[in-house]
Amino acid sequence: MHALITGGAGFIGSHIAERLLREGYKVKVLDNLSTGKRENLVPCPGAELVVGDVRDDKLVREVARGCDVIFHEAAVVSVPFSVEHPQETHDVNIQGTLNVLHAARAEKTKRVVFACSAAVYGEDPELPKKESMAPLPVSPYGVEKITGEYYLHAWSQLYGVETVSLRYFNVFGPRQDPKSAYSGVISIFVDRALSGKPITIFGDGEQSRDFVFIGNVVDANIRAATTPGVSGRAYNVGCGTRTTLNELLQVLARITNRPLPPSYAEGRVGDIRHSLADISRARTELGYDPKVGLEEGLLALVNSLR
Ligand code: UD2
Repeated sequence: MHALITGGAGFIGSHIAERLLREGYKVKVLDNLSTGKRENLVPCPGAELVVGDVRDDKLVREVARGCDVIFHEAAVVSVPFSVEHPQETHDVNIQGTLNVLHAARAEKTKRVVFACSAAVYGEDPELPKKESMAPLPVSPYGVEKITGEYYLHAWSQLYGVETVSLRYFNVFGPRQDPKSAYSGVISIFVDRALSGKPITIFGDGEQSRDFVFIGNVVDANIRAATTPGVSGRAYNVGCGTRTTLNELLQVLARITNRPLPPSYAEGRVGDIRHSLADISRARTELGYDPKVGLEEGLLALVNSLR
């Protein structure tokens, strides 16, 4: 089997690449290295890296040639950046996705698996989030991700390309970059805990998230690529549990055996209060079973950085 991973030099894409290679796939990676890094592919010596952009329609079609499955992870992933630069994120996140789907249709790719996001749910306070809820995104990023998902659904109906959309919740794990202002909170907290730098919680720390370890997310991707009869579907990918930031810090303090007293700052504008996935659809239809919980995943992350 031949797989193309767009954004394959990034945090999530490189983990998918590693797993596919282990399972005997031939792996091609398309990445413009804007946030992806060559060193993320060090554990993937068999992967072919093509440096280029999903906005380049011709190139996307070229790299898709001969691939059985495409994992479309390439995106500008920051919600706040999309708020500041909606036209740029539109080009990458919507036009880029359309280019991938166009290539899949033209090159007769069997299936496309899409990295969607919990951001599609927006402000609706109802918990847990179910795929049957009406999406109500409140950021350009959320609009772009649900648009991508709608395009996938249309492709599954129109052109014989099988498509599956995975709505990621708060993914964490090794290789997630802690250095950007938009980095995931776990990557920031772990980086600061290990380097002895102060930790800041925005707000009172009682906001909660459904944190999901990268290994579970890779597993969901493999299942989305290989399970028959699920074309056109969308699935939440979380753990089905939520943890407050205050609880998260307590667990981290225990694991690292350090006191981690946070300082509290003004809450971040646009932050949602709570997030929690209902993962019963993914469990039933894909056999998804997130085996690695928060504590085990944190331990694996801390050990990988030590
Ligand atoms: C996540 C996703 C985003 C989108 C969204 C959907 C990440 C990195 N982002 O955004 O792409 O899918 O979910 O709802 O997974 N915080 C602190 N201190 C810090 C950094 C963050 O207190 O140093 C707080 C932050 O204010 C927020 C929480 O931690 O309340 C989680 O922040 P995040 O940026 O990790 O993820 P989130 O849920 O905003």
